[in-house]
Amino acid sequence: MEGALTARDRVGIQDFVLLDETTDAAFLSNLKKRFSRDLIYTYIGTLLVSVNPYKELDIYNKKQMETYMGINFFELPPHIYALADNAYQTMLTEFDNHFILISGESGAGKTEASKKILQYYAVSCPSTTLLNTVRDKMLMSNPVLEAFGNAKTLKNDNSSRFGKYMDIQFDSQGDAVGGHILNYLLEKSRVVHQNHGERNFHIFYQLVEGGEDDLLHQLGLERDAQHYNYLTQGECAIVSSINDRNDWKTVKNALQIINIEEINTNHLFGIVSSVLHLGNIRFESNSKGQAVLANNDELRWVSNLLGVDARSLQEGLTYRKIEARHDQVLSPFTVDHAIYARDALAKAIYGQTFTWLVNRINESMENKDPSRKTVIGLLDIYGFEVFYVNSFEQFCINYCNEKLQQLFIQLTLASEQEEYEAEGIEWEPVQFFNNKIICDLVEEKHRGIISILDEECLRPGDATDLTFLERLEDKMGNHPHFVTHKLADKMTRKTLERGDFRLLHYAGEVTYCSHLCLTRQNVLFFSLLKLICQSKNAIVKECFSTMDADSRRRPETVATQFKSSLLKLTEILMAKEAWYIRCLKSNESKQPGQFDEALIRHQVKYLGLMEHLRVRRAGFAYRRKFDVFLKRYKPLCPATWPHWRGEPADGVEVLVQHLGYLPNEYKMGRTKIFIRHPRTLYATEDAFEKCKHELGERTSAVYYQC
Ligand code: AD9
Ligand code: MG
Repeated sequence: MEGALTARDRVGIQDFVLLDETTDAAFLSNLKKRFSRDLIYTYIGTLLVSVNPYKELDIYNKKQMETYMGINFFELPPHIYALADNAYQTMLTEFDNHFILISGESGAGKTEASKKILQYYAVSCPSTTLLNTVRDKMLMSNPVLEAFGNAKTLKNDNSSRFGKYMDIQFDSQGDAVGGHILNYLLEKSRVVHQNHGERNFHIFYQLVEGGEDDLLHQLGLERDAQHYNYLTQGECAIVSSINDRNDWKTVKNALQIINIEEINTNHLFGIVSSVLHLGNIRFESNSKGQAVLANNDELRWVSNLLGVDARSLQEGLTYRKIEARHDQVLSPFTVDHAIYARDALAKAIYGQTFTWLVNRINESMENKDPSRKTVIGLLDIYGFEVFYVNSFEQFCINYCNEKLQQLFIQLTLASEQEEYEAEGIEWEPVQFFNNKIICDLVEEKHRGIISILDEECLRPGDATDLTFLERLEDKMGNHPHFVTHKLADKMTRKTLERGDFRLLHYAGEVTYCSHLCLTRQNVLFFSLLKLICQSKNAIVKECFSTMDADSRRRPETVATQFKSSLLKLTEILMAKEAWYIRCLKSNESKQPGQFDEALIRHQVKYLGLMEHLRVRRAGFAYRRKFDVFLKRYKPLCPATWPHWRGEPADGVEVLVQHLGYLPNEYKMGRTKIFIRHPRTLYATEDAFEKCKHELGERTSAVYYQC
């Protein structure tokens, strides 16, 4: 009988902290109950859990946005807008920097979440005509970066193949006045190779499908993705959920909004096309086993579009130039080497162009006003991935997820417990798996996998996947999170190939192909690099001019660059207040309404949600320094208003006694008061607002002076 059911029975509980019991079963049952009613958001305190509905819900309109503006967090049903608004309000009142970490596996809804937050700020922040243009640019950076940096994978039709951290800058009035994007490791290997059922980056298909006839003619392109070697390896150029033709129009329009001039737009599509032509260049082996070009037309198009000399390009693709003292010796490539050089060139051009785009977007969103800004950072980075074959890219992506999990642990579980200890609050420690051991396994200096990969790549002579694997086995020995065929027990050995290594990540086991890890460290052959630096295509020229073509120094490996960028990111984030959105994937088949319990249970487990819940429940929702608490709420008590002459801690005690706090509702630490439930603080906050209102402006003036 529906009528007899309580709201709690019908829609579940909005905040897991209020669950009767903290078992996995109770957690899942609550999540499922809510999901079946299209309630995809639930809190654990201030952390937002989101389950991908795989269908459009009518909860993201302007009216909804207005409903959530300026509310107290727990007043309305959980929503991503509530979190966005709370971060924004806190930033304004405390005038400090924040970030929102959106995590979850591939296809869980991170990118959608980050777009919803951006849209919310675009609508909710105060606006002036001038600022609207910055806002448009921020919003329009998305379709451009997605076109060039997202692709269909087996997990997600619009999978982000790069990591993105975006700062939204606000002035003291709360206006969004600027933005800045940091991008992380684009999966460049996709430009030249896609697994079955996957596509290259969207932009290629958008151009071929949507590009105007004239444009395709100028670029020497056929209106047929099947014509291009780089577009057909996954055998799924057409995807039902994607409309390349419409997306093309959106991207063209977005490029204008982010101030890319027409001439540069032409250069940009020239580069995209040159990559397609490069992919169609074929090589044959002559009688001496040397690579020779099998088709000339495509080479001419590449030379045309990139503005480089055709003969030099041909030479660069088929010979290696060895400079010995004053002489130059040309050493011919085999067909395999030539293909390698061709692919390396395609990846380098595309990768550099992507960075160029990010830089241009940053220029267009830059705010030059020197007055102090506060920021909210949005981190939307590729989710944890396990494929049938996992290569260097998956290794980086999963390492990145380990780092973010480590950050989460440090900022929530560990720091929360440390704070109770430091403040002398009685506390029953909660056990959790600390994945630092896995981060160390990957990144430790001289001993970690990345260091060993570096050494192997840079070692004179030919490192092979086997030497790499042997070195790993030597260094890792019997590390509990590292397994190879040799180190495995009998049962595990059956599932491991000889050239592979397996890492036991916090989110599950992943087997990596060591061969692919080594080959993906490639660098562009020197002669091709030198040639491309002379390109007449302005974007290519600009991109490569910073590369020191004359330097013979071997650059850092991709793995080391990635590691450094993640360390920098961690520093950026550690200096800010954190908000979390944990996205869960509801099912593998991308179907609306399907709640795959086993899949969700697994994600709940590895995302550490139960531990987070236990820490939250055992702990206190809010804490404030004594002096801050007293300063704000002292008008509520005659004994503390307008001046409290004693120690702040004593003043707080007098104040909360006056407000009628029960002993189990709060605890006094060494420097802070801890409040168990948000509702206690909200009641105090409401009383404060009322008091301000009743006493009028005069009190406010006194209040702010005190
Ligand atoms: V990946 O790590 O980049 O591969 P994400 O970013 O976690 O992944 P994404 O946001 O792209 O996943 O979501 C995948 C798809 O799920 C989207 O294309 C939508 O079709 C669907 N989705 C995600 N969130 C929502 C939502 N709040 N409402 C409706 C959603 N559909
Ligand atoms: Mg994404």
